[in-house]
Amino acid sequence: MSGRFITLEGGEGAGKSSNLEWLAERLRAAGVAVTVTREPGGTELAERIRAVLLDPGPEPMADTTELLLVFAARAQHLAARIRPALARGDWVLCDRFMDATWAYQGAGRGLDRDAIAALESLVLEGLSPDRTLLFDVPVAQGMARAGKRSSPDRIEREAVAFFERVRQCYLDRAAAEPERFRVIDAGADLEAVRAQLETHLQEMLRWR
Ligand code: Z5A
Repeated sequence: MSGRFITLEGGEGAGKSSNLEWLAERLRAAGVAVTVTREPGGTELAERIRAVLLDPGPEPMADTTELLLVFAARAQHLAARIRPALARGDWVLCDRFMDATWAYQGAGRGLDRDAIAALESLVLEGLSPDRTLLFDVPVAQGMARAGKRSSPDRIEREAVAFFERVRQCYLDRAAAEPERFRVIDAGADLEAVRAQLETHLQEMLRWR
C-alpha cells in the first residue's frame, strides 16, 4: 500500500470533526490526494450499522453486540473504502478508528481484552495507522461543548466515569506508542489547536 493512514481520536467534543476538513484541505493544498472518512461508518453499509449502534432505541444493547457491530462496520469500511484508497496512494484521514474500540469498548465498557485483540487481528490483518492525532480535552470541557448540540446518542448518554476511563485509555495508548501518536491540547481555542496541527502536518508532509 502506498498511501498513508492518519486517524483522529479523542473524547466527546474534542474537536476532531471541526478540524478534519481543515486538515484535508491543508493536505490537498500541498498536492496530496486525500480520502476523508469516519468510524463507525464511512460506507453506505457501515453507516447503516452506525445508525443501529448509536440509536438509543427501546431495547438495551448488550455490550458484546456493540463490540461486534463496531467490528462489522470496520470490516466493511476497510474492505470497501480504506484499503482501496490506500492502494491507489491516497492519504486516508479517518475520524476515529481502532483506538476508539480500545477506549470505549475496552476501557469504557470493560470488555475482555483478549476478545478485542482477537477481533482486531481478524479485521485489521496487521494494518495500523501511520499517525494518530489524539485530541485530548478534559471530560467536563468536552461534554460541555458536545452538550450544546442536539439530543445525546446512545453512547453519549454514559456517565462521566465512563468518559474518564476513555480519556485515560487514550492517554495510556499515546504514551505506549509515542512514534505513532501526537497528542494535541484540544482544550485550547481553535486557533491554538490549529497551530499545533500545523506542526504535525508539516512533520507528516516530510514523509513524501
Ligand atoms: N465509538 C465506539 O464506541 N467505538 C469505536 O470503535 C468507534 C466509535 C470507532 C460516534 O463517534 C461514537 O462512536 C462515539 C464513540 C463511538 N461516541 N461517543 N461518545 P463520533 O466521532 O461521531 O462522535 P463524537 O466523538 O461524540 O463526536 P463529537 O462529540 O462531535 O466530537 P468531536 O468531533 O471531537 O467534536 P466537534 O464536533 O469537532 O466539536 C464539538 C463542539 O465543540 C462543536 O460545537 C465545536 O464547534 C466545538 N469546538 C470544537 N473545537 C473547539 C475549540 N477548540 N474551542 C471551542 N469550541 C470548540
